Amino acid sequence: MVVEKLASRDVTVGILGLGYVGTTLAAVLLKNGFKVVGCDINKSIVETLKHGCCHIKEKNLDHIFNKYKIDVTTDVDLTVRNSDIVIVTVQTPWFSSGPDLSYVINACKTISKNLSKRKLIIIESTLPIGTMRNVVLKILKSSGLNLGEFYLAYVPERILPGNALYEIEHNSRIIGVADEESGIVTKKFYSTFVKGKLYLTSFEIAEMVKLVENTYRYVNIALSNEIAILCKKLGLNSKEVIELANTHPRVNLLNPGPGVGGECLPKDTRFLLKVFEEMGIESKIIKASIMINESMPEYIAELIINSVPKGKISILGLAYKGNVADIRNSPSLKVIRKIKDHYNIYVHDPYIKINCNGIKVSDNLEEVLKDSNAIVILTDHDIYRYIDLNKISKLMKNKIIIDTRNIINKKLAESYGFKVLSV
Ligand code: SAJ
Repeated sequence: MVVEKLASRDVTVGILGLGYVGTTLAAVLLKNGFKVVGCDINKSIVETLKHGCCHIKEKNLDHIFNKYKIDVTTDVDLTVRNSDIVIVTVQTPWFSSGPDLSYVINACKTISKNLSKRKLIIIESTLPIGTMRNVVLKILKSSGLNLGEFYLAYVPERILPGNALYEIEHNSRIIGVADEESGIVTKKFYSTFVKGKLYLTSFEIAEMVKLVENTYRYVNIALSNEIAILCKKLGLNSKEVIELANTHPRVNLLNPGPGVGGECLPKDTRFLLKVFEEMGIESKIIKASIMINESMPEYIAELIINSVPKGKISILGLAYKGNVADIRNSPSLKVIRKIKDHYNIYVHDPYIKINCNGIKVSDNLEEVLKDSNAIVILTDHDIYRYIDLNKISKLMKNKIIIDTRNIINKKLAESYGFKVLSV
């Protein structure tokens, strides 16, 4: 790829892996005038995009794929051969035995088979420290080409589902490289669509930064969860405590909740913990944070069982967090599993349309709430923030709200006769 071609967008970008990151990145690149080839082994994803629709529920995504043409294929070799820039956005799942790098390794092996001079290869998937130099670079060099003949960078994603398109274009980014030329080329590429700052560093620093930033969030949430548990014992409103503590210019406590779901924060924290262990250092704070966050579903289940009489109970929110249609590692699923023998459970989630994990999910809020003993808010969907408390108070048999996300206006709810329990 000649850097000058970037200005005229006369380069083709191949994206390997059309999950949340790859799909939203493809949309932003299309919007910024690039020719994009999206590649995924999942045929239904490819077919959906071929018809101008999108499998990822994210605002404006459907519109972009409807307006701009994306080439999509399941053929990885073809994608690599036809692209000047190849971006790897496949998953790196976590198993009890450790990180699963097979998707990244397979992608790199195919890239190596089809590598030619002046191609730019970018990894955006989250990686354990040392992977770029000891795994990715080694595989790409087996093509017979050396760094400098092709370009290589690690640019970890920082996309917050629910605001992905804005974040890709506005967040600052870390670019990890092992040679100067790759840094120049990669920075020029990202500067064509990223308005945030671009920071050049080494592979290892970039790998470490990604794990540190998500572990920071995970540990922060664990502290908030512990503070919320103490506030409950003291009869203090944890939401007020955290909001007022955050008025300090250097305090940024996150919100307590029913647990930390999603694919990334629990996984990235465990990636970092493994590095500590490999280096023979015990990370007490990460271990304690995992214990705290993993215990939250149990804590919420006990709160429910101790506060709500048997019978019908209404669960609001199955997604792992607000305004997304994603249930990966959702704390809601864990709480429901723990209380299912005690109640007749009705679940509402406007984003999750299917019978999911054996749980019947309704999008009819009145049906879910009618004659119910309690509402348990497990996901901070905006629709629940502004729920019509007066109207729903007339539907309920018992007026109890367990608000695990602290999103309900407690005083207003109490004025309609609700008893509100929060974390
Ligand atoms: N959570 C709390 N309290 C908070 C914030 C979050 O309990 O104050 C919970 C959420 O409910 C959720 C979990 O933590 O269950 C994680 O939510 P999150 O918004 O902190 O982060 P994620 O899981 O959405 O992380 C995403 C990831 N990106 C993608 O999945 C494409 C991650 O790789 C990004 O680094 C991260 O956003 C980000 O914020 O950059």
